Amino acid sequence: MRVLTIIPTYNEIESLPKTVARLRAAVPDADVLVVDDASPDGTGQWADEAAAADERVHVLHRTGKNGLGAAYIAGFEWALERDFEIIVEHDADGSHQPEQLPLLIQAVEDGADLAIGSRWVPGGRVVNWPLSRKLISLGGSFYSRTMLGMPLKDITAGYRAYRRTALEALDFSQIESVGYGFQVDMTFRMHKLGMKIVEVPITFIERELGTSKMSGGIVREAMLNVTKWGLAERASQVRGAVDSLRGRRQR
Ligand SMILES: Nc1nc2c(ncn2[C@@H]2O[C@H](COP(=O)(O)OP(=O)(O)OP(=O)(O)O)[C@@H](O)[C@H]2O)c(=O)[nH]1
Ligand SMILES: [Mg+2]
Repeated sequence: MRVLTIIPTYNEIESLPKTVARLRAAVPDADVLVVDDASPDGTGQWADEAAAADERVHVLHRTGKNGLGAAYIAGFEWALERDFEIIVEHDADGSHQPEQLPLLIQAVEDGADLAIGSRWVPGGRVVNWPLSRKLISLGGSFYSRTMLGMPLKDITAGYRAYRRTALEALDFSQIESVGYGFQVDMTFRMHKLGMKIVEVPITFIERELGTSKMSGGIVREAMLNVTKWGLAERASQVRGAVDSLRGRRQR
Protein backbone atom coordinates (compact mmCIF):
# COMPACT_ATOMS: atom_id res chain seq x y z
CA MET A 1 0.00 0.00 0.00
CA ARG A 2 1.35 3.50 -0.80
CA VAL A 3 2.40 5.31 2.37
CA LEU A 4 2.72 9.04 3.09
CA THR A 5 4.39 10.13 6.33
CA ILE A 6 3.42 13.65 7.37
CA ILE A 7 5.86 15.59 9.58
CA PRO A 8 4.58 18.92 10.93
CA THR A 9 7.41 21.28 11.80
CA TYR A 10 7.96 24.49 13.65
CA ASN A 11 11.63 25.32 14.30
CA GLU A 12 12.99 21.80 13.96
CA ILE A 13 16.17 22.53 12.02
CA GLU A 14 18.24 20.45 14.45
CA SER A 15 15.97 17.41 14.38
CA LEU A 16 14.28 17.27 10.97
CA PRO A 17 17.32 16.27 8.85
CA LYS A 18 17.98 13.26 11.09
CA THR A 19 14.34 12.25 11.18
CA VAL A 20 13.93 12.44 7.39
CA ALA A 21 17.16 10.49 6.80
CA ARG A 22 16.06 7.76 9.23
CA LEU A 23 12.58 7.57 7.69
CA ARG A 24 13.96 7.27 4.16
CA ALA A 25 16.28 4.49 5.35
CA ALA A 26 13.70 2.64 7.46
CA VAL A 27 10.84 2.70 4.93
CA PRO A 28 12.35 3.59 1.53
CA ASP A 29 9.05 3.15 -0.33
CA ALA A 30 7.19 5.70 1.80
CA ASP A 31 6.87 9.34 0.74
CA VAL A 32 7.47 12.10 3.29
CA LEU A 33 5.55 15.38 3.48
CA VAL A 34 6.97 18.14 5.68
CA VAL A 35 4.30 20.67 6.69
CA ASP A 36 6.19 23.73 7.85
CA ASP A 37 4.57 26.78 9.43
CA ALA A 38 7.12 29.33 8.18
CA SER A 39 9.71 28.35 10.79
CA PRO A 40 12.05 31.30 11.38
CA ASP A 41 15.00 28.89 11.87
CA GLY A 42 15.11 27.77 8.21
CA THR A 43 13.43 24.36 8.61
CA GLY A 44 11.25 25.02 5.56
CA GLN A 45 14.25 25.98 3.46
CA TRP A 46 16.07 22.79 4.46
CA ALA A 47 12.95 20.81 3.53
CA ASP A 48 12.88 22.47 0.09
CA GLU A 49 16.47 21.40 -0.51
CA ALA A 50 15.69 17.86 0.65
CA ALA A 51 12.68 17.76 -1.69
CA ALA A 52 14.78 18.96 -4.63
CA ALA A 53 17.28 16.16 -3.99
CA ASP A 54 14.78 13.33 -3.32
CA GLU A 55 11.58 12.79 -5.29
CA ARG A 56 9.97 11.03 -2.33
CA VAL A 57 10.26 14.14 -0.12
CA HIS A 58 7.63 16.90 -0.42
CA VAL A 59 7.00 20.18 1.37
CA LEU A 60 3.90 22.18 2.18
CA HIS A 61 4.59 25.74 3.34
CA ARG A 62 2.05 27.49 5.50
CA THR A 63 2.10 31.16 6.31
CA GLY A 64 2.49 31.11 10.09
CA LYS A 65 2.36 29.02 13.25
CA ASN A 66 -1.16 27.72 13.31
CA GLY A 67 -0.98 24.66 15.51
CA LEU A 68 -0.30 21.00 14.99
CA GLY A 69 -3.91 20.11 14.17
CA ALA A 70 -4.21 22.59 11.32
CA ALA A 71 -0.87 21.42 9.90
CA TYR A 72 -1.98 17.78 9.95
CA ILE A 73 -5.31 18.59 8.32
CA ALA A 74 -3.48 20.40 5.50
CA GLY A 75 -1.29 17.29 5.17
CA PHE A 76 -4.30 14.94 5.12
CA GLU A 77 -5.95 17.01 2.39
CA TRP A 78 -2.73 16.92 0.37
CA ALA A 79 -2.59 13.12 0.78
CA LEU A 80 -6.23 12.60 -0.22
CA GLU A 81 -5.70 14.62 -3.41
CA ARG A 82 -3.12 11.96 -4.31
CA ASP A 83 -3.27 8.17 -4.30
CA PHE A 84 -1.82 7.37 -0.86
CA GLU A 85 -3.51 4.51 0.96
CA ILE A 86 -1.84 4.80 4.39
CA ILE A 87 -1.28 8.23 5.93
CA VAL A 88 1.06 8.54 8.92
CA GLU A 89 1.50 11.22 11.61
CA HIS A 90 5.12 11.57 12.73
CA ASP A 91 6.82 14.19 14.94
CA ALA A 92 10.08 15.71 13.74
CA ASP A 93 11.71 15.82 17.16
CA GLY A 94 13.07 12.28 17.47
CA SER A 95 10.35 11.07 19.84
CA HIS A 96 8.93 8.73 17.20
CA GLN A 97 11.28 6.05 15.92
CA PRO A 98 11.13 5.77 12.12
CA GLU A 99 12.40 2.20 12.54
CA GLN A 100 9.08 1.33 14.23
CA LEU A 101 6.95 2.66 11.38
CA PRO A 102 6.71 -0.80 9.72
CA LEU A 103 4.76 -1.96 12.80
CA LEU A 104 2.10 0.71 12.27
CA ILE A 105 1.93 0.08 8.53
CA GLN A 106 1.55 -3.65 9.18
CA ALA A 107 -1.36 -3.04 11.56
CA VAL A 108 -3.25 -1.09 8.88
CA GLU A 109 -2.42 -3.70 6.26
CA ASP A 110 -3.81 -6.29 8.68
CA GLY A 111 -7.15 -4.45 8.88
CA ALA A 112 -6.90 -1.50 11.26
CA ASP A 113 -8.46 1.80 10.16
CA LEU A 114 -6.27 3.57 12.70
CA ALA A 115 -3.08 2.17 14.24
CA ILE A 116 -1.91 4.12 17.30
CA GLY A 117 1.73 3.87 18.38
CA SER A 118 1.00 3.39 22.07
CA ARG A 119 3.21 4.10 25.07
CA TRP A 120 0.78 2.65 27.58
CA VAL A 121 0.04 -0.88 26.34
CA PRO A 122 2.25 -3.82 27.40
CA GLY A 123 5.53 -3.51 25.51
CA GLY A 124 5.15 0.25 25.07
CA ARG A 125 7.75 2.52 26.72
CA VAL A 126 8.74 6.10 27.36
CA VAL A 127 12.42 7.03 27.60
CA ASN A 128 13.69 10.10 29.48
CA TRP A 129 10.40 11.49 30.68
CA PRO A 130 10.14 12.94 34.18
CA LEU A 131 7.34 11.60 36.33
CA SER A 132 5.38 14.83 35.76
CA ARG A 133 5.17 14.26 31.97
CA LYS A 134 4.19 10.63 32.47
CA LEU A 135 1.41 11.72 34.80
CA ILE A 136 0.09 14.33 32.35
CA SER A 137 0.04 11.76 29.55
CA LEU A 138 -1.49 8.95 31.63
CA GLY A 139 -3.95 11.36 33.23
CA GLY A 140 -4.97 12.78 29.83
CA SER A 141 -5.63 9.30 28.48
CA PHE A 142 -7.47 8.21 31.64
CA TYR A 143 -9.71 11.28 31.56
CA SER A 144 -10.42 10.90 27.84
CA ARG A 145 -11.08 7.18 28.19
CA THR A 146 -13.55 7.73 31.04
CA MET A 147 -15.31 10.79 29.65
CA LEU A 148 -15.57 9.52 26.08
CA GLY A 149 -16.01 5.82 26.76
CA MET A 150 -13.18 4.60 24.55
CA PRO A 151 -11.34 1.43 25.62
CA LEU A 152 -7.88 2.73 24.61
CA LYS A 153 -4.72 3.23 26.65
CA ASP A 154 -2.91 6.02 24.77
CA ILE A 155 -5.42 8.47 23.37
CA THR A 156 -3.16 11.53 23.09
CA ALA A 157 -0.45 9.63 21.16
CA GLY A 158 0.88 11.39 18.09
CA TYR A 159 2.49 8.48 16.22
CA ARG A 160 -0.31 7.03 14.12
CA ALA A 161 -1.22 5.49 10.78
CA TYR A 162 -4.63 5.98 9.18
CA ARG A 163 -6.23 4.00 6.40
CA ARG A 164 -7.18 6.37 3.58
CA THR A 165 -10.87 5.46 3.75
CA ALA A 166 -10.94 6.35 7.46
CA LEU A 167 -9.74 9.90 6.73
CA GLU A 168 -12.13 10.17 3.79
CA ALA A 169 -15.02 9.52 6.20
CA LEU A 170 -14.19 12.62 8.27
CA ASP A 171 -15.34 16.19 7.88
CA PHE A 172 -12.13 18.07 8.70
CA SER A 173 -13.95 21.39 9.07
CA GLN A 174 -15.52 20.08 12.29
CA ILE A 175 -12.18 19.52 14.01
CA GLU A 176 -11.57 22.37 16.40
CA SER A 177 -8.56 21.33 18.47
CA VAL A 178 -5.19 22.86 17.92
CA GLY A 179 -2.67 21.05 20.13
CA TYR A 180 -2.64 17.82 22.08
CA GLY A 181 -6.45 17.64 21.93
CA PHE A 182 -6.27 17.17 18.17
CA GLN A 183 -5.20 13.55 18.70
CA VAL A 184 -8.07 12.93 21.12
CA ASP A 185 -10.49 14.64 18.72
CA MET A 186 -9.39 12.43 15.82
CA THR A 187 -9.57 9.27 17.94
CA PHE A 188 -13.06 10.06 19.23
CA ARG A 189 -14.33 10.73 15.70
CA MET A 190 -12.86 7.44 14.49
CA HIS A 191 -14.43 5.64 17.46
CA LYS A 192 -17.87 7.15 16.80
CA LEU A 193 -17.65 6.15 13.13
CA GLY A 194 -17.08 2.56 14.25
CA MET A 195 -13.57 2.42 12.81
CA LYS A 196 -11.22 -0.37 13.88
CA ILE A 197 -8.58 1.16 16.19
CA VAL A 198 -5.53 -0.90 17.14
CA GLU A 199 -2.79 0.06 19.64
CA VAL A 200 0.72 -1.02 18.70
CA PRO A 201 3.41 -0.80 21.44
CA ILE A 202 6.17 1.71 20.68
CA THR A 203 9.15 3.23 22.46
CA PHE A 204 8.72 6.98 22.74
CA ILE A 205 11.92 8.96 23.35
CA GLU A 206 11.84 12.49 24.75
CA ARG A 207 13.24 15.04 22.30
CA GLU A 208 16.98 15.69 22.63
CA LEU A 209 17.29 18.76 20.41
CA GLY A 210 15.21 21.88 19.82
CA THR A 211 12.40 23.11 22.03
CA SER A 212 9.01 21.71 22.96
CA LYS A 213 5.81 23.37 21.75
CA MET A 214 3.81 21.84 24.60
CA SER A 215 2.23 24.37 26.93
CA GLY A 216 -0.24 24.69 29.75
CA GLY A 217 -2.66 26.27 27.26
CA ILE A 218 -2.54 23.16 25.07
CA VAL A 219 -3.28 20.86 28.01
CA ARG A 220 -6.13 23.13 29.16
CA GLU A 221 -7.63 23.22 25.66
CA ALA A 222 -7.56 19.42 25.54
CA MET A 223 -9.17 19.04 28.99
CA LEU A 224 -11.92 21.52 28.20
CA ASN A 225 -12.73 19.92 24.87
CA VAL A 226 -12.81 16.40 26.29
CA THR A 227 -15.16 17.58 29.04
CA LYS A 228 -17.41 19.27 26.48
CA TRP A 229 -17.53 16.25 24.17
CA GLY A 230 -18.06 13.86 27.08
CA LEU A 231 -20.99 15.88 28.42
CA ALA A 232 -22.51 16.22 24.95
CA GLU A 233 -22.21 12.46 24.52
CA ARG A 234 -23.91 11.79 27.87
CA ALA A 235 -26.69 14.26 27.02
CA SER A 236 -27.38 12.57 23.72
CA GLN A 237 -27.43 9.15 25.43
CA VAL A 238 -29.97 10.45 27.95
CA ARG A 239 -32.07 11.96 25.14
CA GLY A 240 -31.96 8.63 23.31
CA ALA A 241 -33.08 6.75 26.42
CA VAL A 242 -35.93 9.22 27.08
CA ASP A 243 -37.08 9.00 23.45
CA SER A 244 -37.12 5.23 23.51
CA LEU A 245 -39.07 5.20 26.81
CA ARG A 246 -41.62 7.62 25.34
CA GLY A 247 -41.88 5.48 22.24
CA ARG A 248 -42.52 2.40 24.36
CA ARG A 249 -45.20 4.15 26.41
CA GLN A 250 -47.02 5.33 23.29
CA ARG A 251 -47.03 1.80 21.85
N1 LIG B 1 3.53 22.96 11.38
C1 LIG B 1 3.48 23.00 12.74
N2 LIG B 1 4.10 22.05 13.46
C2 LIG B 1 4.04 22.11 14.80
C3 LIG B 1 3.33 23.14 15.48
N3 LIG B 1 3.44 22.89 16.83
C4 LIG B 1 4.20 21.78 16.96
N4 LIG B 1 4.57 21.31 15.74
C5 LIG B 1 5.37 20.11 15.42
O1 LIG B 1 4.68 19.00 15.96
C6 LIG B 1 5.59 18.04 16.45
C7 LIG B 1 5.31 17.80 17.93
O2 LIG B 1 5.58 19.01 18.67
P1 LIG B 1 6.38 19.01 20.03
O3 LIG B 1 6.87 20.37 20.34
O4 LIG B 1 7.39 17.94 19.99
O5 LIG B 1 5.23 18.72 21.01
P2 LIG B 1 5.10 17.49 21.93
O6 LIG B 1 5.68 16.29 21.27
O7 LIG B 1 3.69 17.47 22.36
O8 LIG B 1 6.00 17.97 23.14
P3 LIG B 1 7.42 17.40 23.66
O9 LIG B 1 7.11 16.15 24.37
O10 LIG B 1 7.93 18.45 24.56
O11 LIG B 1 8.30 17.16 22.48
C8 LIG B 1 6.97 18.58 16.17
O12 LIG B 1 7.44 18.04 14.96
C9 LIG B 1 6.73 20.09 16.08
O13 LIG B 1 7.68 20.76 15.29
C10 LIG B 1 2.67 24.13 14.69
O14 LIG B 1 2.04 25.06 15.18
N5 LIG B 1 2.78 24.01 13.34
MG1 LIG C 1 7.63 16.07 20.94
